[in-house]
Amino acid sequence: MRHWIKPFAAGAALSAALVLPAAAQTKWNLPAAYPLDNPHTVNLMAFAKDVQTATGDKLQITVHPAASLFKAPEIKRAVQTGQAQAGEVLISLHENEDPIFGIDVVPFVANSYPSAKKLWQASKEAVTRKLAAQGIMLLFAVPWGPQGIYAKQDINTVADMKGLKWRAYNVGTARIADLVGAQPVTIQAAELPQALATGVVNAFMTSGSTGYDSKVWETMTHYYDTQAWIPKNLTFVNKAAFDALDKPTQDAVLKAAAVAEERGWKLAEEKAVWYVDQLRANKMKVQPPSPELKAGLQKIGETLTADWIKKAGAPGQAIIDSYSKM
Ligand code: PCA
Repeated sequence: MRHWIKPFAAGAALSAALVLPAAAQTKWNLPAAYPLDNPHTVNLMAFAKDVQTATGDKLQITVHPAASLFKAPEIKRAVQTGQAQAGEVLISLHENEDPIFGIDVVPFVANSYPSAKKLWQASKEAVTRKLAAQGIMLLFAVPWGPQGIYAKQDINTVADMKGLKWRAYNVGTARIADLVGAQPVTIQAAELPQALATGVVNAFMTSGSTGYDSKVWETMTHYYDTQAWIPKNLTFVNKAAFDALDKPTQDAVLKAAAVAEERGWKLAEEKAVWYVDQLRANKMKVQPPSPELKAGLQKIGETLTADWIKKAGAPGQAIIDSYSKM
C-alpha cells in the first residue's frame, strides 16, 4: 500500500504544480517552409525567443521549419483557418489570389535591397488590407537574396533557355519558363534537393541561399548573378488568435515583430554576398549575365510588368507610380 500511495501522491502534487503556469500560458505553432539554418528561420527563432522573453513565458511560439508541419503552399490557409496560429510564407505563392501578392516578383521592378524596401513601403498597406480581409494579421516581411539563374550549361542568351526543364516556385517563375520556351515544373524549396538529384529539373532561378540549402553544386555548374528580383516572406498571425491575447502580450508580439523585420532585412543583405561566395567556393562558375542575356531578361521583365499591371488594374498602377516617385 505504502509503495502505491507514495508515487501517486507525488504525481498529484507534481501535476498540481504544472497546472497553474500552464493555464496562464498560450502556445502557438508557426509553420515555416525553409531549413533551420536559413536566415528566415534563424530570424523566426529569434522572434519566438524575443516574444517568450518579453512575455515572461506567457506566449510560447514553436517554429516548425522545413515544411515539417505544413507544405509551403498550405501554410497561409492553415493560418487563415486557425489550424496554425501563425506562419511564414513566400507571399508570391499566392499571386493567383490577388496580384498584389506578386508585386515583389515582377522582374527588374525592384532588384536591390534599397529599392525592394521602397517597393515594400509602397505596397505594404494594400498587402496588409488584403490579408486582413482574410482574417490574417501581418506581423513582418523579410526579403530573400536577389534571384539568379542556376544551370548545367552556358546560358549566353534567353534562347539558350529553350527546352530546359525549369524549376518554378510560383506563378511568375513558371511564366518565365513559358516565355523562353522552357518546361516549367513547380517544386517548392523543401523538395528541390530531391528534384535536382533525380534530374527532374536542369535549370531554375532562386537566391544564393536556396542554392546553398539545396547543395546545388552537386548537380549544377553555372550561376548567373542576374539580380532579377527580391522576393519576400511574410510572417503573419490568425487575427482571432491575436485578439485572444491580453494587451501587454499583443504589444510584446508587435514589438518583437518590428525588431524581426529590421533584423531580417539586415541579415538577408549581409548574407546574400556570403551565399554567392559559397557557390564559388564549391567550384561553381559564378558570373554576371552577358549583355545579350541581360537584354533578353529585361525584355521578359517588361512583358511581365505589363501583364502584372493589367491584372492588378488601377490600384496596382497606383502602387507602381508611388514606388517610382520614392
Ligand atoms: N528561395 C525560395 C523562394 C525564393 C528563394 O530565394 C525558393 O527557391 O523556393
